[in-house]
Amino acid sequence: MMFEEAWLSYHTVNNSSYRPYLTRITYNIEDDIIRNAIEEATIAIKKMYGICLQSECCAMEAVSEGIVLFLNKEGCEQLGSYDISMAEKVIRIEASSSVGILYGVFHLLRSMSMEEDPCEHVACSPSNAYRMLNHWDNLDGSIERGYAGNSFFFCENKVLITERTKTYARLLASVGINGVVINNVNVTKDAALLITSKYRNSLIHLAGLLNSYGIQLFLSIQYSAPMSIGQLETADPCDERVIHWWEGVCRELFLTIPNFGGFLVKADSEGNVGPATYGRTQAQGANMLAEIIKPYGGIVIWRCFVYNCQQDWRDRKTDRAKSSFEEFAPLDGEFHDNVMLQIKNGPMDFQVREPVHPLFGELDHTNTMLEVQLAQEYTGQQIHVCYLIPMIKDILEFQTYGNSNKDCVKDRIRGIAAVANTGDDPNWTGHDLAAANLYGYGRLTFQLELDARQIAEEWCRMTFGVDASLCSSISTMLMNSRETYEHYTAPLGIGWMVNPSNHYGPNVDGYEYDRWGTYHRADCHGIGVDRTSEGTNFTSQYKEPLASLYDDIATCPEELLLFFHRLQYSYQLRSGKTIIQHIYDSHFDGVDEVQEMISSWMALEGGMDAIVYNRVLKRLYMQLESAREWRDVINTYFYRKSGIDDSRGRIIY
Ligand code: GCV
Repeated sequence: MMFEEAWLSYHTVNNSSYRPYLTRITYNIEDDIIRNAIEEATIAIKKMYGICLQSECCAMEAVSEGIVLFLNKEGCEQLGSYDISMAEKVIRIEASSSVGILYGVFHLLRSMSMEEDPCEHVACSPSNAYRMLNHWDNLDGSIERGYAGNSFFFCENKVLITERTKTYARLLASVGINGVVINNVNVTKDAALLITSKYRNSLIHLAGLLNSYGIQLFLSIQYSAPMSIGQLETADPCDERVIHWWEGVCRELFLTIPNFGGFLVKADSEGNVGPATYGRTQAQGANMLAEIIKPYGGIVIWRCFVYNCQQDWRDRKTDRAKSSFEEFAPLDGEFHDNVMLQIKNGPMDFQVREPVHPLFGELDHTNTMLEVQLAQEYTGQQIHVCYLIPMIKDILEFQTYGNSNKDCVKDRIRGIAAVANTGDDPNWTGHDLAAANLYGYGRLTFQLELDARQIAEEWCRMTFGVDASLCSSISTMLMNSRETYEHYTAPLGIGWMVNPSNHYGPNVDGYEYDRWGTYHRADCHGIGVDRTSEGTNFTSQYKEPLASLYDDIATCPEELLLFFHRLQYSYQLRSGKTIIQHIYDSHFDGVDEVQEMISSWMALEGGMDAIVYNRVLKRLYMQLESAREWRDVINTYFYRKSGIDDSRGRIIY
């Protein structure tokens, strides 16, 4: 076992409580998705119980035993709800959509694999309509911010459809993900042509495969495509020729690719052309496309990651954190109803600790989606363990104090998108433990009430088998991992301090005198960016009481202190420690914690496949080396800046 099927590997099951039901599978309606559901059950049950189940289509009244898949055509729920009930000799999975049946089957298989006892009745409805993955895959096969090998969608400007594509679709469906954008939001070179006939047949084929697992295909588009491939001299959304050009492209796309979902757009950001290039608003830019694809049921997912990436570091007034709010808040209510604004979880860029983006509390009349990043660009690049589900859960539960009764982020969004952490590495995610992020993302997005630890344990049981102490150790490692990473990297919410461009490893001033707007402003007295009403006034983008809470040092959550406040090294935290002592202590602690993680892992030797054990161990040692580097660079930097000794006299260089 090398984890090619990740959590769908299935282990021999000893608990026999499901056995009496494993006589046959019957179903009332057959289609591609139901056929896949049956195939899934058949393969998994053979692996877990050694039983070869026969399946047949028959009238439901006649069935008195086995697993029954009942597609209730009277119902209207299409997002994937399902109901599982147990009677004397029957397990009945009922849904009003085929994908609901598929999800119900995966639920049942999960329960078998975890050796749970059957429960009489389960009803499950997805918490979000859009549960998406965004791949940043390029057509040459590279992946922007990819840490698990190359793309399995593209190679040398061709679309790949292989056994792996099918396994990928199975993995996604098993956790309820229902939409994928297969190409990078930075659409360059041949990727611009994905919307043309050149790639049509491949995409028809790919969409067919994905659809048979309830997954809709989306594409990232280049806003300047009317120029780059349409030979127009403009991409102005108000220009009739541009509109006409997009109409033709969209007609072809939606009429030929089955169940095609629509577009993801990165406009006016990091060098990409957008409506602002022509003096148009983001709403005008998005609505032009939305209007065209509405008749086909398509949606436009429009990213809010818009900021000036040509900032002068000497300019202390401009604050990158404020930019997307300033751009989008005034447009609330102007976007068409088939536009979704996709907002990154924080106002900067996927740091290990950031406040929740203030736009979530602001947009009352606009469809929004949350964007998170499973690819660990700033969280250890799948060399370090960093389980992100507790953080995603906190973001979803965050009280925005928005104007409607629905206050938490989770109540104000229509869906979630995650930048994928997959590639063509045999185990999908480079680090075997990073698969917990992919699994957990899907599970949480489908059922927001799930707990992060429960998800970690589930993933462990599905992946490694039901050994309780092994699963408990790994889950504990996962649950502590984000704080550990935070301890030895940039302190108290300040972010970055990474090597420019590849974003791995420490470089405190790497971005300090650069154009990207990501500064810590450390000098010999202190550190931090004053984003309060006395400073850049970013805090005022939040609703009360949050604005005041962040504005006041006394109430600002300490883990975000340096994000919001500029403070002296001698400032005393609630723990009684000064900021400088906190920096020293947390960095020494972080490295010790990685060492403890290695000991916990080594205690598991023999309890799992040796290849997997060794692969993880190797990465843990790489993490340790990197954590030491972080500790020493950060501690030395601040020791030299501040001239203040470590109260415990440890080695600082
Ligand atoms: C896909 C950050 C990353 C870029 C990424 C960008 C985005 O800047 O470093 O690689 O581009 O975010 O989210 O669009």
